[in-house]
Amino acid sequence: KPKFDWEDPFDLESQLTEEEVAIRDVAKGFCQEYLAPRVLEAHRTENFDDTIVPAMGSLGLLGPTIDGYGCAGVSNVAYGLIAREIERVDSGYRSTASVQSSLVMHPIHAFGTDAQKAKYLPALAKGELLGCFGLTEPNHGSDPAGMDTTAEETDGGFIINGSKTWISNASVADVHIIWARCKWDGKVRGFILDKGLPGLTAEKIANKVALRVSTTGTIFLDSVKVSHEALLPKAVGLSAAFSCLNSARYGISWGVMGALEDCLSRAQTYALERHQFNRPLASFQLVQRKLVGAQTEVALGLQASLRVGRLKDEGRLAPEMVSVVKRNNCGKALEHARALLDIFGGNAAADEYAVGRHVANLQVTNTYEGTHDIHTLILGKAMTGLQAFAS
Ligand code: TGC
Ligand code: FAD
Repeated sequence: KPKFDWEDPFDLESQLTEEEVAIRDVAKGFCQEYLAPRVLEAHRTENFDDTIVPAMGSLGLLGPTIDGYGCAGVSNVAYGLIAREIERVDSGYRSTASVQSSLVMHPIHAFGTDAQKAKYLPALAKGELLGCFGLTEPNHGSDPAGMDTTAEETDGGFIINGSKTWISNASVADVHIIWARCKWDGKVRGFILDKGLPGLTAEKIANKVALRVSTTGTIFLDSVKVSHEALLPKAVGLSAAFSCLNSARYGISWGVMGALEDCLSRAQTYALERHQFNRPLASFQLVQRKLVGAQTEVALGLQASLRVGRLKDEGRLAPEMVSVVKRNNCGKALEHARALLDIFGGNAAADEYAVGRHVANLQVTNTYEGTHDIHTLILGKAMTGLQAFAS
């Protein structure tokens, strides 16, 4: 009789290639040996650890789907498995990595010149350079089309004015992918801005209640002058920015399942060890219901992300498929991590138990890269042909 493994109910393992298992194991080893021992202190102090990105780079975990430029050239499923292992430790570490891979390396690779690729990609892959992606603005989050940041042509280049906020990695980034509306034709384009340009400043947003191990900031662009070489020539229109989001959102759909798996494993252990009324908590039906609810969503969510990853690898991905898994997996992870937190009783308030930290983080993952409700409307439009974002 086939055996049931509660930690892998649908035998995901057997659906992976040898290469995917190997890179997953490398990622898992790194996350458990390097990140896990650091996470509690990093969360308490909100200090960004600048050794982490080079360490990820040395293992081939950055920009892993890119061929060449020192990147690993593995499948999108492998990329998802990496995100899952990192986020099993903390969503903030995954955020740092996914911005680097999907929102900085991907646009340079997809929309850049050969010179831009040669200049930036090898150093980004090694983690010698860290990047950020500036789309959101103080007055335009869910609706980036309304952005106020502008670019105008000038002798020998462009002048960029505006601001971006809630930008992961911003205050420590060497490379800034900035999206601006171009005054000469009204189109949004992407630019690569190096750290240290006159007029470019970034400030850390301190005292966050979540994602405290990653750093987030506001970028100010005060008449920043750049040469023509800063323009990503093939990134024309908002669709270019959104295509980067497809890749990052897909990775998040795997990542949040890793966070929920960590909550589940901790809750199962705690429920077996903790006794009340002379019985383990795990023997109570209401507690079992919480464990099983989370386990079922992990099993379904991972299968869905695996399918979307395979379709992406086959070149058959539609953005709406990503909305299904980003929306569902983030929403379910938040809902079920929150339910599992109850099992810890008063200890839920102690940060050593980790589940409260995951719950706080999962609120953010449910918000960035398109909120749960925005993905509902994207899918509602696909079903009805009617768009409900605006009149
Ligand atoms: P809309 O008219 O729908 O589209 C404009 C153009 O873009 C195309 N498009 C896409 N292309 C590729 N992939 C997608 N997912 C696309 N979605 C839309 C579309 O076909 C059209 O192309 P064209 O050629 O016809 O011009 O645009 P809209 O302005 O009505 O947008 C609607 C909406 C709400 C879906 C969009 O604004 C949206 O997705 N809003 C959410 C904003 C968001 O996700 N921001 C994320 C910021 S980055 C971030 O959060 C990083 S956190 C990272 C971390 O730390 O991990
Ligand atoms: P708003 O757009 O003001 O939305 C507020 C609420 O209104 C939400 O519930 C939303 O669903 C709802 N709402 C908005 N419009 C509609 C509508 N039409 N119909 C129904 N409901 C609606 N951005 C980047 O560009 N780069 C980054 O690296 C980045 N990193 C981030 C890191 C962190 C820690 C956080 C918190 C955010 C980050 N973001 C980043 C920003 C993130 O993408 C935005 O916060 C997100 O897109 C939502 O925008 P907003 O915060 O302006 O909320």
